[in-house]
Amino acid sequence: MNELESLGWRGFFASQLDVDSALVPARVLAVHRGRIDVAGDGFHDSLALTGNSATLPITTGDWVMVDKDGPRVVRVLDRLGVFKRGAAGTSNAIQLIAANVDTLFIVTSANRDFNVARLERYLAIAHEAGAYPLIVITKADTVESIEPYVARARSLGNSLPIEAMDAREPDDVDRLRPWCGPGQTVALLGSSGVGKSTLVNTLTGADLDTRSVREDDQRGRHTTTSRSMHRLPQGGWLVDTPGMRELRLVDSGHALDDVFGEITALAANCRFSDCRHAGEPGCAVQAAIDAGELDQQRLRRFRKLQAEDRRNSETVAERRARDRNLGQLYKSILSGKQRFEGGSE
Ligand SMILES: Nc1nc2c(ncn2[C@@H]2O[C@H](COP(=O)(O)OP(=O)(O)OP(=O)(O)O)[C@@H](O)[C@H]2O)c(=O)[nH]1
Ligand SMILES: [Mg+2]
Repeated sequence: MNELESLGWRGFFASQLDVDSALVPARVLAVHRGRIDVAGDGFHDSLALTGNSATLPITTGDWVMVDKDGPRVVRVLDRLGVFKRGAAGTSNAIQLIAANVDTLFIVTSANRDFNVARLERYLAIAHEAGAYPLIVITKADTVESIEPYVARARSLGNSLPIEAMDAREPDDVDRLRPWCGPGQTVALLGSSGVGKSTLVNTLTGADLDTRSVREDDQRGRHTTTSRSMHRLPQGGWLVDTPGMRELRLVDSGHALDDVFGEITALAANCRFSDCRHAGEPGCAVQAAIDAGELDQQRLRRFRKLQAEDRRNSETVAERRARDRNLGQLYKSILSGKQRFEGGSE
């Protein structure tokens, strides 16, 4: 495997290159305010994002084309996938979390953090980004029995891999290594304090900041504050992320259909194609609930996430439409003004 491949380079990216271009590809390892850290074939650099490059939508894990004479970033290559969320607060902005990720470790711990609804949300984000999800339940050493947690995670899908462990224990964490092979990119997502950086430290031998849970009691304290890629001794890459309190879904309709695949499959048998599973006659979903084959709560959570996604995605679409209309308005004002100034009509 050459150096670019060990950074995660694939044919998909190579197919986007201009044959005669003097630009070289590089992977974005970290994004800072106004600069990015990149690594390419035989180089490692920190590049300022100025001029045109300041407007590029770059996130950790992206592949960019670099003009080494600048040196400066010229363009971002199309992504295999990207994790995104509705940015915190009420704005409609979308925040990119990480791009070109092969596997997502959805990290939760065997305590109050464990929440099936939140896991479903992360699963939707993984599906949307085209990443293979795996649930990691940390702090298994703090409970008498980890089985109830594993069983609840298993209710999310029979084929979903689940690993429970003490994130500080190298022998436990070794079970995650098959997903972290050379050239593979794994991102870790989960609430603050669940042990994401601890896992990265145990896997890479790095020494990232982690914080004891007691010190972390104050709300709003996050130990990790930015996203960054870390190299594993045997090849692959880990993207550590700060815990996110709010993870609003955007444009995840199809991903939700996948995450709640058993409901989607049942719905195909409803009498009405637009059945809302809310008491309509011939509803196969309701029949499965009545027969005890589907949990009513799971349907409720599915509908809640669908509603949320629709709300956020609609606002994004509406905003685009508004921008378009405004653009047209400006154009028509401008052309009217030119006509007026030109005085020819
Ligand atoms: N007992 C036990 N403690 C753990 C385990 N995993 C993490 N911890 C502890 O939990 C605390 C928080 O861990 P971090 O790795 O900082 O959590 P994080 O997910 O990176 O948190 P943010 O960076 O704030 O998002 C640290 O004190 C860790 O030592 C575990 O499996 N068992
Ligand atoms: Mg951390």
